[in-house]
Amino acid sequence: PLPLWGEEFDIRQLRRAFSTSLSPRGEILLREYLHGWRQLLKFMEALGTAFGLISRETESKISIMEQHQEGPHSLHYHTVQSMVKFELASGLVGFQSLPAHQPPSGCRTLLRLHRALKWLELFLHKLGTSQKDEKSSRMCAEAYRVALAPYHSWWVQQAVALAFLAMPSRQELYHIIVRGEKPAAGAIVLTTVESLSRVYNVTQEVYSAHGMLELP
Ligand code: 1PZ
Repeated sequence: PLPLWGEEFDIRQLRRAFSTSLSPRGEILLREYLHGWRQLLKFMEALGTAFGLISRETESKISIMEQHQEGPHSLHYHTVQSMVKFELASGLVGFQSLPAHQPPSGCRTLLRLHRALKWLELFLHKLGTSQKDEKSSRMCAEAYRVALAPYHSWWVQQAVALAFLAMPSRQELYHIIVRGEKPAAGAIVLTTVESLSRVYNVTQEVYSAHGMLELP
């Protein structure tokens, strides 16, 4: 039912998806939010096979969210706020580990994507303000240390560190991200960061208001 966007990663589609995900009333529309994530999957695919584990994990989290959206309670999965309200009221959040037969909650699943969005925000900010000689793998690793490593097991951290070694160079990244528009590349990246960070901050407030920043 969604318009078919191009096969290749397009940073403007990414920015549009995340900026339209924030409604004028300050709600986060899940459909657009997940659309943004689907665009990010394309980006990961463009990075090569070393990122297979990370993109499979991302795909799996997106799919869980889509199943909630298409399930019997689909109406409640329209915005982040309505999802939180519904799962809280129905005891579905999973403040303790949920029984194995129960699907992972929307709240705990979105929290994983939300934390990863912080990684992206930090990384793109570094990239957008970086000098020619700076190493992309290092920018990745520094953003990871701050945004995601605290939530990952030692094993995951080792796997991620390996993937970062295969990160394309800064120049190649710019090529994937902005292709033709070289002069404005840094600016395009930084306006994208602004969109991501608005969405991140609203989600963070909702989660923090309900004591949901540490869901298992
Ligand atoms: C360009 C790619 C850079 C990636 C940045 C670092 C992302 C590392 C994510 C590694 C996940 C692979 C292993 C699985 C980890 C899971 O344990 C965790 C927690 O989920 P749980 O086990 O609690 O169900 N999964 C995540 O943290 C989800 C992470 C999604 C990946 C995000 C990628 C970043 C997106 C940027 C796109 C370029």
